[in-house]
Amino acid sequence: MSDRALVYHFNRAIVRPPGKSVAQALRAGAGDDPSYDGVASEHAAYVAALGDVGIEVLTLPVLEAFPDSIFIEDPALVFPEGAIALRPGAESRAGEVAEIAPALRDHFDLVLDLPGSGFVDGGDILTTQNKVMIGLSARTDKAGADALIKCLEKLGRASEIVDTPPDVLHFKTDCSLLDEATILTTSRLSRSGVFKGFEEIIVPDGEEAAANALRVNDVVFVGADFPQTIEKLQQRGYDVVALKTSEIGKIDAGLSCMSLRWMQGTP
Ligand code: CIR
Repeated sequence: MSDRALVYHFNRAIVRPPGKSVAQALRAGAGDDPSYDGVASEHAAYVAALGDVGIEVLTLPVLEAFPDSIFIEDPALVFPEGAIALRPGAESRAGEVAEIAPALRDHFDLVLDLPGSGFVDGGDILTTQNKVMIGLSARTDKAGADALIKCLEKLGRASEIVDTPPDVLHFKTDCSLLDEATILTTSRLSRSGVFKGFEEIIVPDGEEAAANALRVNDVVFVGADFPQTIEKLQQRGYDVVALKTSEIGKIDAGLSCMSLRWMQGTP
């Protein structure tokens, strides 16, 4: 175990509220549009929950031109040591990087730009205590992953490239870190064997979308529509904060994707 601060302890976060255009956000299926009011209220509750656990939240302006820009986890990666401006794999999201870059430069002494021409979405990156896992997916390719490894080396972070199950949007669609030693995941991702060395808690069948939870400080945010997962985590001693995700779920999103989180200064 490294002696760095726990990777799920945060005191700063960046968020971006949805615009009305969120109704046209990307989604894999042909499902219903989410309602703007519903997404805005889920986002507001999420931001309040971050504040409740002691996080100072910086709110960036709404970007109507980018329907998916509420999912601010995807265009950048942040660590106490510095930030990395990524290159999202969806063409309609490419411009989100230039929009977030000024905030990264305001808050981090070191900001690295992903070199080369490959693609990486932040949703494919799982930061664990000792390594950063980079999931290959339809949004993150090998060239992008190799370029990211070089940036992570500059920040002193070891990393590993892994596969995302077919037809799963992002690596973290199917997993989240619960603590240094434990991962919440789906049975389909667990079967691939990527979490050797971790204890795994598998979300019950039918609650696969609960796997995109978010450990923040002493609590775990979990989608309120997943009672069996909530019960399982509570039985294991986790302090669960249930948050509504039914509208953002219509556009393939969960609880990690609506913020960038880091620890500034000494905890
Ligand atoms: C997209 O397809 O890019 C968005 N509709 C959902 C992104 C979710 N991002 C994440 O989980 N990191």
